[in-house]
Amino acid sequence: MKIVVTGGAGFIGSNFVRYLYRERPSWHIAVYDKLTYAGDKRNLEGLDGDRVHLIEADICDEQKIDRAVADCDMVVHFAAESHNDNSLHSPWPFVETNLVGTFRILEAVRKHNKRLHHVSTDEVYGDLALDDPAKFTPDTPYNPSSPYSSTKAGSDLLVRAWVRSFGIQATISNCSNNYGPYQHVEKFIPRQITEILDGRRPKLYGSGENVRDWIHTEDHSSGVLAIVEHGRSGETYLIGANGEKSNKEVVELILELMGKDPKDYECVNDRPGHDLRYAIDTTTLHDELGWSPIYTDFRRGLSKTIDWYRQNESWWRLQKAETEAKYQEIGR
Ligand code: NAD
Ligand code: TDX
Repeated sequence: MKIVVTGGAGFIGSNFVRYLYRERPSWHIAVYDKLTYAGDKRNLEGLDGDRVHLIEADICDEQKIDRAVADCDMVVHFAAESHNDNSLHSPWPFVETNLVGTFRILEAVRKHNKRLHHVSTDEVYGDLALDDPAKFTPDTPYNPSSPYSSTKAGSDLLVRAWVRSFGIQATISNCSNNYGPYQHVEKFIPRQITEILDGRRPKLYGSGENVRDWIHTEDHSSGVLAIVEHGRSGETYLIGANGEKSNKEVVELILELMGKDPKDYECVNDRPGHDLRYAIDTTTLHDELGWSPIYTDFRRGLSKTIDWYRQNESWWRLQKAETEAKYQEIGR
């Protein structure tokens, strides 16, 4: 099996590559990645070059993506612009990569008749009220809020149209918020851990009541692999780990686990259009493919993640100053 993993040098993509490397020792993995500010070659360090090789290229580059797809059995597509805050002040890269880039991949898999798995987010469904008993299911209508989530929603719809109109073999997964090693420090959990390590207070947007449904990235990887191997073409699968927590709860837990006063955080300006709550119903993935998460203890998963950031300061130190300078500009 020769598999192309787009975005394989980013947070979730590189964790997936490491997972595959371990779980499917006979597979050859081509990481196709533009190495934007969010991609890092170091995320693939230690992997044998005979089994994993990097193609440094843009998914919007028609010829390069065509060549990579022609030369594999299957594509798993993680590459995206992924940060909501960035999408609010600079939406174009989101339109380009998430929509045009996905279009290029679809055309290449159509031409070469290759299997595609498209990785997406629960944010395509919009948000839920805090007291809504419902969770997102594959039938929830799309209702995205931000330039990020709307371009991801558009990319999902392109995939569905290519399945129906052209008969390509493709699956889609929509996953909830991931945490774990190698996540860029612009994102919520690593930002707070590294703020504390740098002797500053964590920053909660608004009052911190917004709820996210946390899943360890390793569980996301096992869910994607289950779909890649056993999913039905044309289907959408939701991946989540019943990990609903308010941002305030998460910040308080990080502070506690790092030996600080759980109330020692500050509230900063809220994100415009901030989605209130996400929650995932994973019945299909569980019943149809027998998948379930392993990291069911959030406290333990978070504690391991804190250890990783403590032990890998050289990995995040370079991103940190630039990231905080950007946040300072927007007052968050
Ligand atoms: P990330 O920003 O950490 O990584 C994105 C990767 O894509 C980087 O390596 C980057 O260099 C690469 N990339 C960006 N534009 C590219 C282009 N034009 N051509 C080639 N490569 C390009 O993102 P992530 O958090 O790892 O998310 C990966 C995927 O998972 C995305 O599709 C995202 O929408 C989805 N997702 C993320 C989460 C989450 O919590 N982070 C949850 C659900 C779904
Ligand atoms: O400093 C912060 N303080 C804060 O309160 C940051 C960076 C975020 N937040 C809040 C905003 C959100 O309610 O924390 C929550 C999580 O924020 P992000 O890490 O930016 O994630 P989110 O916007 O929820 O989107 C993430 O999950 C879905 C990923 O970035 C997306 O790629 C994925 O699709």
